[in-house]
Amino acid sequence: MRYLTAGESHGPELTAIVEGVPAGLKISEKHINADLKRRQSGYGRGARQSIETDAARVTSGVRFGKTLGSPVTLVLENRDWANWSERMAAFGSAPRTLKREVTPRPGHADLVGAVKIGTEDCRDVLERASARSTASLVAAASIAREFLADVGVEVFSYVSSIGDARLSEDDPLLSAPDYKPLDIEMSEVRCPDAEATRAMKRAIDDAAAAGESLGGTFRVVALGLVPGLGGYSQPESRLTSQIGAALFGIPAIKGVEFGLGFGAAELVGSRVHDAIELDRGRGFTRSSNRAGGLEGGMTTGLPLIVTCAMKPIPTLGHALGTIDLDTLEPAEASRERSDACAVPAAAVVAEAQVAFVLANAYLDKFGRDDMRDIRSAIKSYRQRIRTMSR
Ligand code: EPS
Repeated sequence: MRYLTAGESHGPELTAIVEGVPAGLKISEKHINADLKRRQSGYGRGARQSIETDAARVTSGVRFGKTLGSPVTLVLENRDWANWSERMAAFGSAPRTLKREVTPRPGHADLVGAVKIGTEDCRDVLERASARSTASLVAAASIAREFLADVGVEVFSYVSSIGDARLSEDDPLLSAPDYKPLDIEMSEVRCPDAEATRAMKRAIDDAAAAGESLGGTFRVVALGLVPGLGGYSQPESRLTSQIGAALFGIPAIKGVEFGLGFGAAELVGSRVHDAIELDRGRGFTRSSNRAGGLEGGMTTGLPLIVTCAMKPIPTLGHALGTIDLDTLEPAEASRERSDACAVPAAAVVAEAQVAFVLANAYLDKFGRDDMRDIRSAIKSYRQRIRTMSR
């Protein structure tokens, strides 16, 4: 299963095509749009979110609420297009009043992208190198999430820090699987603790007031996975590498840690690895989950726990220095309308990317054509594991 997305931030629409979806999978418009809404919310988002109400229109691959096995197309309208149709027109010539973007923002794709494609208007780059594109990732992944729900896998995320405001957790590898999605979604920063939520909101307010932006960290958790997904034979078959690549594909993600992550580098082996135990007649388990659910690039069957670090968004009210590409003189970087903090939204995008990788790992192991065949292959695999541990 793979997806391809297209669309500019202020173009008419965003499109996602998901290919390789098994037939017979139930799809709900309500679920797709609920995920899109979660991505749009979060304290610290800018004015654009009050213009957009993302909802996907499914234009292929689904009939009477079930997938056909053919590519699924999802279309999301950009309502802001109404304000940009002249500046972003596909044909005709540029309006005489067109203001080109010539003061690239440090940290954004503006400058390097403009150099790469040889344009005199950074807008040619920034329209696609925009977090707006993540709406189509979430739409595409909603198909993967429906698949995972069908096979008993739940994927959620929560924000663990914004700037220096942190959620205090004694042992996140123990507590992460127990957070309740409702507590997370009730928080305006998607953090399951009221006090930490208040501190994070204050940090965002302070940053916004100072013309700053803020990054943070969040965790993605997946429950209900069978052991043995992924592979160890080639670097690209490891789920560690697939999930890492998927998460680094999200704009502004600068760090990804599995389980103990960087912390493991400071500890002796016996404090890093998880002793193996027998859950007789049910399978093999571990006395702890410091590995975060992956060993040798494969799922252990314990919760998958991945932590990501997001840098602050490069669009600043308090702009940094840059070079004007027309005059080649020092200038202040463009001040595009922006979000002071998009960490809660990025966590939803990360869920989407992880869901896509996990769904594919299931399809690799259990077949790709038809949901009934896939379900019975999973059932017999579970049975084999039970037999092994008897
Ligand atoms: C973004 C700039 C802002 C964000 C946008 C990403 O949009 P605009 O320039 O239209 O105000 O709100 O994010 C989204 C629209 C979204 O849906 O996530 C950027 O420059 O990357």
